[in-house]
Amino acid sequence: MSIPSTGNPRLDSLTTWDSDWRGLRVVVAGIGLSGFSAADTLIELGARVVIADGVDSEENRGKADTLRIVGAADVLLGDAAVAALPQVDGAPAELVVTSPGFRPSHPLLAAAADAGIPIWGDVELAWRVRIREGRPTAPWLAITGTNGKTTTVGMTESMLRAAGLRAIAAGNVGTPILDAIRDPQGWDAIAVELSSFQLHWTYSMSPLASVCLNIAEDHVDWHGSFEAYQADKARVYENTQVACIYNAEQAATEHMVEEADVIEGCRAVGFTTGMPAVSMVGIVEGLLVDRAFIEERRNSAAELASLDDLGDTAPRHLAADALAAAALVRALGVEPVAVRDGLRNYAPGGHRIEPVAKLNDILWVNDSKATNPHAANASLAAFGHVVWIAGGLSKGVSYDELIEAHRQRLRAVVLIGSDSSELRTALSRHAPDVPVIEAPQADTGGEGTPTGEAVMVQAVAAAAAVAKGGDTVLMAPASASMDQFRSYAHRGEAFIEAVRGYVEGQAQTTKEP
Ligand code: UMA
Repeated sequence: MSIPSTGNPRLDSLTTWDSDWRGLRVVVAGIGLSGFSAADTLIELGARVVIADGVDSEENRGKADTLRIVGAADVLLGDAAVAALPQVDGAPAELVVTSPGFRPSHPLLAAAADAGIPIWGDVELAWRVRIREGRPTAPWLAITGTNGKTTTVGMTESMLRAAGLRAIAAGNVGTPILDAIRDPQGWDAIAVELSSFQLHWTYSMSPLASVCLNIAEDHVDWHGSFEAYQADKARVYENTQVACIYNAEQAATEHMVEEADVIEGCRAVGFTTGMPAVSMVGIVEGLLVDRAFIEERRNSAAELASLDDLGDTAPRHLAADALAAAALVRALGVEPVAVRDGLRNYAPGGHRIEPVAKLNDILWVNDSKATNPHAANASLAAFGHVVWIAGGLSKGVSYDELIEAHRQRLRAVVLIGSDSSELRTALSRHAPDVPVIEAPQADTGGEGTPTGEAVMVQAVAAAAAVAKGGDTVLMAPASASMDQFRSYAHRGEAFIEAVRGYVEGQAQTTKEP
């Protein structure tokens, strides 16, 4: 498969693990999960690598020591390290490999772009090194979308394993793709979760099958506009070999497939939670069925699984994720029975519409994974009267539609987050009668300010004070967590702890004479 030209013959020649990477001058931006794996890989390949990260923390200093030991040319930490593009061994870099969190407008990346130095993400690097000693490590099944990525990638991995394949979920889900690629045993297939940030810096990937699950406003601050975000999501379909899978209930994703440059013979396959047409997977009378990957698809369908295989209380969007995963693995030739067994074995990750406690007929639910309005919409829709704990980093998205759709179910809103002004404005515009309670603010870095954990304790107490029997207290912030917490998982843990603390406190109170 040909890789598009970078305009730089040296870089164009770097298309396998065994290419000559020796002495290539590379700056790696970021020393988090992806930056560390990219730097470690490039050093192993013999490149000269300088790593730069804006945060001079103890954790980063520890990682810097490790990279120096394995042979990094230099590791630079702190504000000044990323204020400009560092040199490598006293000469300009030939390549920058960036972590997804760095925005394209970041001074380091802007300097590289101005100097005409190519910028790759870790996914681009992984695609280029995946062929080793003449053999590709494994076919990739690529998954993106605004919501449902992590669930779909987990279901895909589970189905692949049920088919007896050695498979792994990697990428945005948490295991850097370069760590998967470098596994000495290799894989039969890799389910790759890709964020819009990662896709932005990916050029030559050619997945066996790909899907954009859905698209809604998110990460506008990083991409500059919704259109730019959507354009980056659409890149998942480029160069797909066997099947581009789209959401038949969202025309925008089908349009992306129509516009994509794919490998000859690649097919468009839809997924729908309704009755499937030809070349789709969908649902008929409670069964997940395939009308895309069977020979007699014009007049019949193959049963893949039953909705019951998803569990008793699976919401509708889980069925959509399951169908998308099924289409991905069917493109690889996985048998229907493995789709069913994979779904039965699948254990959903935490922090997704997860009931935490029930006390005095009030249900407490953790949906910290709802980091944007689209995800929060799905969880608000699942409950009746809700005391909603929301707010955080808004990422430049609009809350108007969300509040308009759910104002009737809101008993009250408890705002967390260092700047919830956009949410507050939308609430006063569309739900002026709903009481809004502000929890105190926290800062992840500052001293003397309340921690995220302390804020959550106060938010839980405030919610408890207004919730009535039959209500659900739902922590589905519709915002990212990084203003007050390390991650959405950290925010979810803080909520669970705070709810447990509250419930135990109530039990003590009732025991006292
Ligand atoms: N950094 C800077 N300056 C910046 C931005 C970051 O110096 O402007 C430094 C930070 O100090 C830190 C490092 O870069 O040391 C972090 O890099 P990063 O934010 O790109 O994160 P990684 O640790 O490399 O993790 C990334 C993904 N994170 C992001 O895209 C923000 C992880 O997805 C992913 O699991 C990992 O690569 C492996 O592929 C997380 C995520 O939040 C779960 N993703 C977003 C989402 O799902 O909505 C996109």
